[in-house]
Amino acid sequence: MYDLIGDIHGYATELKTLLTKLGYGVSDGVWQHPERRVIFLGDFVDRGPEQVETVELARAMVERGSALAVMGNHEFNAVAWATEDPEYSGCYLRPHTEKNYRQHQAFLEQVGQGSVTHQSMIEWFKTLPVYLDLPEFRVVHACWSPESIKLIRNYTDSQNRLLPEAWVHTSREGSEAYEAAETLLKGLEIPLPGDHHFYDKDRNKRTNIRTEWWRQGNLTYRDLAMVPEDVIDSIPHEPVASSVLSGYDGEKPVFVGHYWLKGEPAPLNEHVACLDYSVAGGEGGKLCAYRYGGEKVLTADNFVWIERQKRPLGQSAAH
Ligand SMILES: [Mn+2]
Repeated sequence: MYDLIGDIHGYATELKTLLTKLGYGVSDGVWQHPERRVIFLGDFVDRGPEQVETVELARAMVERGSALAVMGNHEFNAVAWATEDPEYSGCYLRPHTEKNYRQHQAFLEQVGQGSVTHQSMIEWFKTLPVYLDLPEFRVVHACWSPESIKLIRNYTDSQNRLLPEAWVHTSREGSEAYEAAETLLKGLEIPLPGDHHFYDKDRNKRTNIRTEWWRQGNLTYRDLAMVPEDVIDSIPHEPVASSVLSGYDGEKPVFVGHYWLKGEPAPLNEHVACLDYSVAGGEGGKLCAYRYGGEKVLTADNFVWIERQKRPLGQSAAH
């Protein structure tokens, strides 16, 4: 059976504490459990102070067979940042703009841009499956979208890993491969009807909303919108057509990370659990796991978590 672990974001100390709490220990240099295996939900890196240690710990577990893992949006971005664009010499699949650099700076500084460790990490990130469809449950970083999975299958191998040539396709804004990867790794966005729009925290005009894709029933744009509280009133209470958002069929439980949840960990509904409880988000953040026991209906009782540790000022790496 499996223990699923949400976004770690470079908090290796909390990861080791959580693994210990779950009954794992170091044997032969690798964290393992006599009967259980971990599944990591992606986003090993970005933000936190111990990103190299986090990746090395998780990678050793995967290579030893004591864990499985899927790719998060930050692993995807790390590969695209480090990969030259084969069609535009001197450019990278993720453009080296000031904004993209700042977002990636904590990782690049810790790993040493271009170092052997960096290159080796990028090679490992490329081996991470985009999703897992196991007999008992499903795993993806942000959104289980059957349409996006069908599309991405044109770009993945038999183990759901992006094919070498797929990195270009999934990096080309507007292509079907790009849209599918965005949905699976960053969540489902839908366009607002008519001229509706809102402004994000950087004062950019937005005409799409990120959605609570796991919800079922007759819902409006405002019901589904994941937007800051101060703009929720600009999202209309018009019903969303079922062709736009099909909801999740509940055929098997789904585990995701990605959403920076707060508060007491619990499933989103009977079939969907998010295990990202903002360990990198400052005070009150948690590193969260779900101890799966074969159940078809998910339960709050199976959540296990560790509070984020207090760190001396200056060591919280808040890039
Ligand atoms: Mn994420």
